[in-house]
Amino acid sequence: MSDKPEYSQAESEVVAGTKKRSCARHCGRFWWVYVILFIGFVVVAVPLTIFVIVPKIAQKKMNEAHLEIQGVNILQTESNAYHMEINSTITTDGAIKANIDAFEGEMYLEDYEPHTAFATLLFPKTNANKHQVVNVSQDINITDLKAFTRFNVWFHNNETVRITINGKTKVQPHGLDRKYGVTFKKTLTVNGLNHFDGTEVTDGHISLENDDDGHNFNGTVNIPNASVFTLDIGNVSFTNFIGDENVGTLYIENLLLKPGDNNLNITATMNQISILSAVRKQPYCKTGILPFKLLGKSVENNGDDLSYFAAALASANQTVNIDIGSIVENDLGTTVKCEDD
Ligand SMILES: *[C@@H]1O[C@H](CO)[C@@H](O)[C@H](O)[C@H]1NC(C)=O
Ligand SMILES: *[C@@H]1O[C@H](CO)[C@@H](O)[C@H](O)[C@H]1NC(C)=O
Ligand SMILES: *[C@@H]1O[C@H](CO)[C@@H](O)[C@H](O)[C@H]1NC(C)=O
Ligand SMILES: *[C@@H]1O[C@H](CO)[C@@H](O)[C@H](O)[C@H]1NC(C)=O
Ligand SMILES: *[C@@H]1O[C@H](CO)[C@@H](O)[C@H](O)[C@H]1NC(C)=O
Ligand SMILES: *[C@@H]1O[C@H](CO)[C@@H](O)[C@H](O)[C@H]1NC(C)=O
Ligand SMILES: *[C@@H]1O[C@H](CO)[C@@H](O)[C@H](O)[C@H]1NC(C)=O
Ligand SMILES: *[C@@H]1O[C@H](CO)[C@@H](O)[C@H](O)[C@H]1NC(C)=O
Ligand SMILES: CC(=O)N[C@H]1CO[C@H](CO)[C@@H](O)[C@@H]1O
Repeated sequence: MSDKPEYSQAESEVVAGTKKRSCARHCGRFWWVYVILFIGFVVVAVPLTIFVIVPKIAQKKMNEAHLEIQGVNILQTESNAYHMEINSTITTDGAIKANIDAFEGEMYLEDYEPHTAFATLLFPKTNANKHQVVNVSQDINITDLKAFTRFNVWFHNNETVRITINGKTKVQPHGLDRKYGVTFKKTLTVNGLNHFDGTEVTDGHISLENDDDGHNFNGTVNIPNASVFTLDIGNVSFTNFIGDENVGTLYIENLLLKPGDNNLNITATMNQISILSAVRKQPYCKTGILPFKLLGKSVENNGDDLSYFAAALASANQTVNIDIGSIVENDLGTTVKCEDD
């Protein structure tokens, strides 16, 4: 019993020795199997990396990249064309060095189906560095007026608008001499004009006689623009309502709407009889403040009608309170009294 382990040990040594020898013999004889297996591994794994894994990573990195827009200018506006500039930045984790081809990106409203492009922009070639400035400056022909008008209407009426930029491009990772097709698709939430909420008219003046242009009212307006868009709108007219009554037309000349506060001169041709009678009625006679509703009537820029801006301004009434009581008191020397007093 006691020598059994020794026996076993000896036996196992013998077995191991046989194994070693047989392995050497086997490996010597079948080395080509290992070569084939290795080649097979290379043949499968390298293409798997090149054709499946790298493109997947490239697309994943593309999806993770963060696009931010600092400013958009829509300038030199004509009936069927405009000049668009975008200042933007793309942020990535910078983990992969790669070149990204220039590409055509379609821009559309994310929340309106079907996703019809209102503009197509050529985005410049970039790399995948951590922080990149991507500025675009381009003349654009309006190919789909309906889509561009809809964009302007939404932009005018909403506090925020979701815009998607979508295009196909190619990525070339450094060290690889091939390019991979990827999709660049980003949805951004941008501030809209929100009906120009907060618009104020101050320094109003009313006169009993029309001036040379046929206007009898002037003042200044402050139009807040919560968006990062600069819009070259041009000469704009608005129909003025008090309640449902049309009481005149208000004009803003050379309107170049910028982000932030826009202080501009306004003129108007007002139906003074209607206004003076409205301001003597309850409840307005108490404060002298009349709520005017402004509805876009026409937009003309250097002789061109801009139907897309006009439609936006005509899509909703903007209520602006004007202190007619003080204006009448200052300019006409009479105080507003309630008509039943
Ligand atoms: C982009 O930045 C430049 C330089 O600051 C500025 O002049 C230009 O107006 C900007 N454009 C837009 C679209 O914000
Ligand atoms: C690009 O836009 C940034 C602002 O976003 C500005 O600082 C830079 O000067 C612009 N570059 C050019 C070439 O317009
Ligand atoms: C816009 O259209 C005009 C002719 O109608 C053409 O000459 C011009 O190259 C076009 N521009 C773009 C950016 O497509
Ligand atoms: C934006 O405005 C349009 C037109 O006024 C409206 O139909 C749409 O529902 C609004 N969309 C969003 C996301 O607010
Ligand atoms: C505004 O109207 C007042 C009163 O009619 C007039 O005296 C003034 O010159 C006008 N101002 C402008 C900028 O037209
Ligand atoms: C604007 O208000 C006027 C007067 O109340 C009304 O007739 C018109 O339909 C309104 N327009 C819009 C787009 O709401
Ligand atoms: C507004 O009118 C005043 C007085 O006529 C003038 O001095 C000023 O330059 C005008 N502002 C603009 C932005 O046109
Ligand atoms: C706006 O109208 C005035 C007066 O009619 C004109 O002199 C000016 O050129 C117009 N501005 C634009 C941008 O069309
Ligand atoms: C009313 C409103 O939202 N005004 C904003 C206009 O834009 C500037 C800067 O872009 C903001 O500071 C204002 O708050």
